[in-house]
Amino acid sequence: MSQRCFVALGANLGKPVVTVNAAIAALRELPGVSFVAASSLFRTAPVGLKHQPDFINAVVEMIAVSPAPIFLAQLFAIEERFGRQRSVKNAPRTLDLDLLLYGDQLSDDPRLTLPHPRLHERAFVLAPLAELAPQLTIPGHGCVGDLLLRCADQAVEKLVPQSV
Ligand code: PH2
Ligand code: MG
Ligand code: MG
Repeated sequence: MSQRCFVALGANLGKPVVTVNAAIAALRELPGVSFVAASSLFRTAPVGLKHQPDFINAVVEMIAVSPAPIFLAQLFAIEERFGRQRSVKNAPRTLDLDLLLYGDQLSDDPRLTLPHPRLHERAFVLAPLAELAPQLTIPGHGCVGDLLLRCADQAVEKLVPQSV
């Protein structure tokens, strides 16, 4: 059965705007999933480790036929293609792709926790997600639009697309 999924993108090394746009293009090409929509890009203050560059964040909505572990492996492969190095937790990164939601599936497997364990308290995820699905309920936490209102202290700025 197909599942409505949301993937968070984040980057703060190299050319993060270019990277996030290219990663959205890569997600469009993935087999076993169909692309539905991409949010705007947002410039966001780092959460966790403070002394690192601002992030560019976005969220993409997809419909997946592949099981969640296969979809996750596809996301890891894209991260690697963009030169992702894994060092300490929350370290700066060329590209982070997180599976936020896979239909209404719940999982407490540490390799893939669903919904993403911190999504409900992070404006850098909720602001782009609210563009795509403001009424969506995050199991155990409430609706995306309401959750975003509770993160008003976190700095996020929507980027205006450059016209060429
Ligand atoms: N990702 C993190 C930790 N902190 N902060 C922002 N603003 N954006 C991120 O994508 C982000 C973060 C761990 O994945
Ligand atoms: Mg992450
Ligand atoms: Mg990640």
